[in-house]
Amino acid sequence: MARMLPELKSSKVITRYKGGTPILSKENIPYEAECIFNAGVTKYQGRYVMVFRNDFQYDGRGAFKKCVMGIAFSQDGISWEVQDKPFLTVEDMDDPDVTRVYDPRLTVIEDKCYMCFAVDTRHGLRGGIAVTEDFRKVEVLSLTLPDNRNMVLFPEKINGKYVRLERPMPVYSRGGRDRFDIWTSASPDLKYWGESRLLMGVEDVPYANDKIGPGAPPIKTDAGWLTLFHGVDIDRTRGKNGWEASWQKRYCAGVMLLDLENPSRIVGMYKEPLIAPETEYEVEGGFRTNVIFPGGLILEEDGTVKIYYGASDTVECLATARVEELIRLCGA
Ligand code: BMA
Repeated sequence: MARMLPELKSSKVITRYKGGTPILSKENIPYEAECIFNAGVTKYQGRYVMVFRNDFQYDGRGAFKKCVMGIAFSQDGISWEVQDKPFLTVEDMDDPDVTRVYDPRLTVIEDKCYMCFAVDTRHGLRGGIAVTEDFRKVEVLSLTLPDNRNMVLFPEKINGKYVRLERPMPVYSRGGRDRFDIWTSASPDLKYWGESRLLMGVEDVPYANDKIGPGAPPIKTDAGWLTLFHGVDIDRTRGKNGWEASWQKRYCAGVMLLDLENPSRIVGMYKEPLIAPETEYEVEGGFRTNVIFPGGLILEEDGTVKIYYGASDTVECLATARVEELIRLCGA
């Protein structure tokens, strides 16, 4: 039985945009849309780019029949111009085994924009890496073996190799339940991955008793690679929280700092959540309440960071902080 955790609070160093008002939701989408969340966000060629998840056509039993990834651009990272067609759909994958694509994370490396994303198939959950330069043509470079669907890329090669954080899902060997950890792997070409090492176990995160996973792709600071992850706790006494008959998990955003030369070494980690579900959009009314799912972290020239996160699997929100405060939280 998982140990039950107390009420959790967000760190004082973060400020929610307009008290937690979403920056993107279904009202902003010019095609069929219901839940807009878990976006990847980056700055590319002088503007902000967001690829977001859109789940629609609820089946009344805890799942959506359809899911596509939409795309939006912005000059300030706050107001978005949503393009009139989705960016990537199941049909674009050209593989009859694929049933769903979702949870995008964007990283710019050497002038190209890469996207990690989750790929459900009839034979397991896979993680895709795709590349684009114009947000029209997308090339899928690699897909993991199942089950491993949650990944983010570092924005530059380290010691001559591309590096990713990833979160395989070893159920059989971890007691037959969620007990999932974050790993690092390296690649010469973004296709062939190896040198895999455990980065952080779920047991290392005091506010998680279920699983952890990479969140926002790392940003480079003098103190190390700063990155956000999610930490999940489960409480079997939680009942109906959202649209489903029972939703017993809670997702918080966490922050850690990794060694610049050896990113499979943790320099520091904040032992409490950076963002815990607290506001109306985070704890009430959404599809699955109490979910904070960070997917974008942007460092501005003035030392502010923008943190993009999906709230309650229903809307996309924004919080800001000072980069030095996040580094301080990590104990560095
Ligand atoms: C995870 C993923 C996320 C989602 C979260 C909470 O397993 O499916 O996309 O936000 O669950 O429902």
